[in-house]
Amino acid sequence: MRSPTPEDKFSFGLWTVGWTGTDPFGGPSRPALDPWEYSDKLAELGAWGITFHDNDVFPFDADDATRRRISGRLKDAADKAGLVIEMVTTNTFSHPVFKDGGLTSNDRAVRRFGLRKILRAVDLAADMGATTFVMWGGREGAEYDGSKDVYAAFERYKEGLDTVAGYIKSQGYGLRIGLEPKPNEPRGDIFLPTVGHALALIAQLEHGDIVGLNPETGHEQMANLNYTHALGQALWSGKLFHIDLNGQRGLKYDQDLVFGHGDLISAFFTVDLIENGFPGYPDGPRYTGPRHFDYKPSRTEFLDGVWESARACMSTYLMLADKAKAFRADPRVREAMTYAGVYDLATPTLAPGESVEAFLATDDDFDPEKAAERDFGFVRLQNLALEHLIG
Ligand code: GLT
Ligand code: MN
Ligand code: MN
Ligand code: MN
Repeated sequence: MRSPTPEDKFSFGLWTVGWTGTDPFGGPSRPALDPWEYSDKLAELGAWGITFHDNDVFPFDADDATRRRISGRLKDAADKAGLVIEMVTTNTFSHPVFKDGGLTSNDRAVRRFGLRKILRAVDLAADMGATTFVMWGGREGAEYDGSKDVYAAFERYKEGLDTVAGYIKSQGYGLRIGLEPKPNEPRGDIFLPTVGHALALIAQLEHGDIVGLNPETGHEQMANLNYTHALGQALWSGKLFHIDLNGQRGLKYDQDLVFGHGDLISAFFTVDLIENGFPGYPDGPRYTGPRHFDYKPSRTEFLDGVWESARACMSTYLMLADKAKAFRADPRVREAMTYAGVYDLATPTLAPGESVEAFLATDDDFDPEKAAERDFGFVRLQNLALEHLIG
């Protein structure tokens, strides 16, 4: 089995390995370490980068000197360990002031406070040399339909995002925003529940050119959707800026399992898309950003288990990457994909220069009854994938 190296571009949120196991039913099951202890250990395990929220590093009420001192110490530690701080984000969900949201709270004073906190975290992100600024609006939402004017909520969401994106541009920061969808938890219904919803909002923004997506495996799956398709559509739209890889088993609370510990065959095709791209477009859009894990080491584990789970995220990804390469290179798979018409989908439906009038004037001598007898062989193709995965 390959060991991870910085070339693999694996990164971890400090809040992942740093989760102490607190859940709605119980307190911490393991101690909290200092941020640099996590980053040192991640570097030792072969990670390339780290990510964090402002308040993963310094307290919510830290004064300027404290912010600078602690974040500076983390940056020094990361530099020394050879780690890139690739993404920084803001916590606008833990403090009860944000219980009705940061950008879309019904309370305008809270919105002004939230927007300032986000803008200050943008400065921090730029300071740390990050290239992505994730915005997960976990508290932007509602439990009760009568409690929100949804039109106003989207007006305020747009205002907030355009203000942040406009600020990034005016400061000349090399940052892009990655919106992170999630259908529910902690709110009953979160705005931007899926990748599709987020893409639709981005299309309405003034500064949407630097706003894209940070889709998380489990979040799409909590909406009963296909994560690999979500990545595919985001890539097709030129909006796949960052990813949160983890595992989820079915429609339940956000499990944040180790990558691959949820729907394994879906994880295989996720890695296949990331590593090998679209089959019919060898020169098509590719995701070249960090392989970022956003998972929670299960509460049953102590510190050894935390490191074991971080290792597991990376080794599972590498095993799947090797298998996905072998899958694509297998002549039987190429033949099955040809038989299935996978490559043919890349051919435009109209001929070059064909007018709609000319198109309508012919029927191609097409026999729908005959065409309906086609066997696509999708099942055999899927089983070849399974053979590569577990054979
Ligand atoms: C929080 C959430 C994650 C997001 C983080 C970024 S915070 O842990 O559950 O999915 O990616 O804000
Ligand atoms: Mn999650
Ligand atoms: Mn999470
Ligand atoms: Mn996430």
